[in-house]
Amino acid sequence: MADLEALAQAIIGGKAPAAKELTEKMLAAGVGPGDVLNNGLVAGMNVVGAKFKNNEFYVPEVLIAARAMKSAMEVLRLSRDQRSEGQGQVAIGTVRGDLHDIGKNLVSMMLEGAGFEIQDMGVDVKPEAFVEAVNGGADVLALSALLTTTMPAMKDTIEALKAGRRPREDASHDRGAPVTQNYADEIGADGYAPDAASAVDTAKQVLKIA
Ligand code: B1M
Repeated sequence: MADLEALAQAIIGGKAPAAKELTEKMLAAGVGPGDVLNNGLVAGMNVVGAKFKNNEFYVPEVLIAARAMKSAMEVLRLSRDQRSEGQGQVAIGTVRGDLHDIGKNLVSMMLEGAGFEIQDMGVDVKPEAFVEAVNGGADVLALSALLTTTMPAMKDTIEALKAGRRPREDASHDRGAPVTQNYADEIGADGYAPDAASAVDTAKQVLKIA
């Protein structure tokens, strides 16, 4: 579809107003939010990632693309009208030292849409802050890490949880682009999700409400 391709191009070019307008237009025309997300926004961001890796894009271009993605995601978030309620409380954040938040925000949106109450803790969240969130009543701790160098902060968070309070069996749940099921098992996480859609299933599984 031409509009999806145009949306991907708007993300690649960092054109926030165009990304927002195209998202609104497609939703109004009945294109599914999942299609807009995966085949427009994420498709564009994947190209940005490849260009960043190949030194065709540098941090400023990536930041401008991220801003365009965020403005379109806000439209998607506002468009959701079929929420169910009362699935439990999720504290979500990007771990200490890591500033990547686009994937985390997507996961957050999907969980919110599935009826979870979200406590978004932002980025660069220290283990102690996550422990506080669990002590404050979070049923699920959702950790995101995009850098191999920040993955150990997931382990530190789980260890801090174990030291600070005996966690519920299903209190934590990890993911981030370099994170694997093996890594999640290794650090003692209760769940793992490779993407935003399966994060909802994983959260339900760890809470045994699936
Ligand atoms: Co960064 N960066 N970055 N970056 N950046 C990556 C991650 C990288 C792979 C790029 C590359 O080299 N190809 C690389 C990491 C390499 C590695 O560690 N192996 C990298 C690097 C090196 C860096 C810096 C160190 C660069 C530098 O300064 N020299 C620096 C680190 C800063 C820091 O965090 N301390 C840095 C900075 C940045 C920007 C600030 C410029 C920007 C972030 C802006 C922002 O987030 N607000 C940025 C971006 C945008 C990227 C890429 C291009 C795109 C990430 C993204 O948003 N993808 C990325 C390359 C890539 O991924 N192709 C890259 C779109 C998003 C929808 O996907 O985040 O994967 P993703 O999220 C998915 C899944 O991973 C999963 O679901 C999401 C949706 O399906 N998921 C979860 C994520 N969290 C989850 C949590 C869950 C469940 C699923 O449950 C809790």
